[in-house]
Amino acid sequence: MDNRTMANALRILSMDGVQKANSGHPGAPMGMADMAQVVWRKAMRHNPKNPQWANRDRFVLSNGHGSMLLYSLLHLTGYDLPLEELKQFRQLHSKTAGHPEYKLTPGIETTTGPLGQGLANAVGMATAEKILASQFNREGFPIVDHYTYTFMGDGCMMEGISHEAASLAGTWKLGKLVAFYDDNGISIDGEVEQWFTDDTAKRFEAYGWHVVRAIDGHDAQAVEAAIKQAKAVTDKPTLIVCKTTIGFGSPNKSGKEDCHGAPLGAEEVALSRKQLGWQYDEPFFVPNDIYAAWDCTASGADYEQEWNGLFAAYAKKYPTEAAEFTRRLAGEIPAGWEEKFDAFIAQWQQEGIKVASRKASQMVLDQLGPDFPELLGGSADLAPSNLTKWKGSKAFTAEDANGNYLHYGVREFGMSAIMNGMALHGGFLPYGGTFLIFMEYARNAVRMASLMGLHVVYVYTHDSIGLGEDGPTHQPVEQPAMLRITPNLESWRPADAVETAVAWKRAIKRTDGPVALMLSRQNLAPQARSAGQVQAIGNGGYVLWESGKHPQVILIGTGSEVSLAMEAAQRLAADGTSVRVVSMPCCEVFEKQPAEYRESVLPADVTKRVAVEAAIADYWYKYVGLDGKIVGMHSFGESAPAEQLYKLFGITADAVYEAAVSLL
Ligand SMILES: Cc1ncc(C[n+]2csc(CCOP(=O)(O)OP(=O)(O)O)c2C)c(N)n1
Ligand SMILES: [Mg+2]
Repeated sequence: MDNRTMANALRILSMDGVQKANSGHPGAPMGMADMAQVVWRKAMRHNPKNPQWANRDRFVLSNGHGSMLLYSLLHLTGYDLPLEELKQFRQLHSKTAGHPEYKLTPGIETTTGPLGQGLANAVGMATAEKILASQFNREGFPIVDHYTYTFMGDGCMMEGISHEAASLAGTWKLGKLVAFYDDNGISIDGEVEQWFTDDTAKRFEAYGWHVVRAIDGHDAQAVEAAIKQAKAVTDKPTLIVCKTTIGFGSPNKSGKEDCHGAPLGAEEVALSRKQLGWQYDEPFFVPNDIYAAWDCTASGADYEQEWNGLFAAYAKKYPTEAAEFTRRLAGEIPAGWEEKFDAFIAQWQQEGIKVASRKASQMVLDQLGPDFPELLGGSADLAPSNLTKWKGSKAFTAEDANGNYLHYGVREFGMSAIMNGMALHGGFLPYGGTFLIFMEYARNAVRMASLMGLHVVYVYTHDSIGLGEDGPTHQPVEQPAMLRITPNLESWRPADAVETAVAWKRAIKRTDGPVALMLSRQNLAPQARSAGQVQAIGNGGYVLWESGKHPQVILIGTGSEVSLAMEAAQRLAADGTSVRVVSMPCCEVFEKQPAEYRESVLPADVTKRVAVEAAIADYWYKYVGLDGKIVGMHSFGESAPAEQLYKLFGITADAVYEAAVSLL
């Protein structure tokens, strides 16, 4: 079967899918079909019958609007994606969502759509491959040895994150990363020469990439030769620049922005069939001989079987490593760890250490680190401030991949999207630090981690005006609320070292989504707790202290402000008021508790409530009600020593006390 006919099957399914849905993007799939045919049939080692096979090559469609191309590829090569699903493109509960979604469709390696992030995910996957190989491969046993392929368009190239990710990929010499640039000169507004005139080849060469220039993206042989060249260069990632025509095959719309994001229309679909030399008028019809030529299940089974043989021999020779590899890929927690860590927490409670929660986090890492070789840390150039390095941290470099710490440089968005790629690859638990305020730069990657349910941990330090002198540009105000309202994200703002340890415990144990730790720059006084209260921290919110069983007023605090609530509570108690202090390190986890538990902490009939947090006040109305009071921020901060700022903004024990008194 000739290459063009094979690629045309992708074009037909893609344009028919978009036409039937009356929605979607036919241009990119039709333009990239020739490239995709070569990559998926000739270059990639994948097993359609086992999309989870550990050593499969990874593929990321960074220009996710071309989703119909990916669905057509999965369907034709033999993944569990029947034709019926292609006919249900973009419909409710189908497996063919508007943009590719991780976990929804077998064979989709990551959710893409926000342009540029797919490239960063691919960089993360290739990085994970390189590190995992350095940890587990032994002489004659390359059990981790695969490529990562990605397609990207003009949009991905224009996005700033492509700079962050490509820059790191070059520095880290990711020789098994092969990126294809769909250089079609078109984006939504028209011909990109009006807003995108970079010399992309030169740009990537400057990053230290190997660039294969100006390939005809419709010439399968040229694409195949370019992939050979890419694989021959082992110390640089490769960019293959493919000149293509958007909507290739459509006589009236190819080469124009019209076919970027709208169905071709019934008439043009028919004309495209003719132009492509496709003899079958029936929509979605692919003849058996073309199906047979596309089928990758036999080759896929062979690839996996070969690897299974290799792994079995490895397991015989290196049983400990093989068991550890299996554990790591399954994301299982080391046996006996939890008991050990609980004892550590109990000891901290007894000792009552007074440190900043960022420092406590580092001390926790010192404790956890030796038991968790999967921890892959890093920071966006703030290691000494985020305290993300622990005693066993060793830098990953291009020359020595056997490290567990990544210096991401000042690239918060790149870091976060790369962490997603590493989590998606498997074998690692990535954590990365920056100042809480600069998670804003990374925001959409955090959202994508939440959407995909990825196990990654954010170490966000300098969590309030409490950071002081750096001023309002550095003082987060609205960020805690924003993190809390992000679906499937858990954000913790611990009040002292013990709560920090519990937050980390949850961050380690949670597997279905990310955890953000909001940590203080300044020291936090230890709080007294019974063993039962230490246990209750894990519920996200709990009664920290009370003067009597039936509170007249409840004070709710988080992080550094819990001590203010405690001080105010002592004074209220001295006045004879029955008062309760609730520490609420993680609202999202508290929300997940049974109703009886939540009622036991915040009884509905106690409506006199005060919340205190050095962050935007509004979030707390859901806990204090419209009749409650909130001691918090209503503006940006200021540059001054922290104590002065707390006074200036009225976030004090006095203010909490007075707010409570005003309710009584
Ligand atoms: C971050 C982000 N911004 C904007 C969009 C909306 N968008 C989708 S495709 C596209 C243009 C992409 O151009 P290109 O990658 O060249 O795709 P082509 O038209 O060649 O298929 C835009 C702006 C998006 N998906 N993600
Ligand atoms: Mg384009």
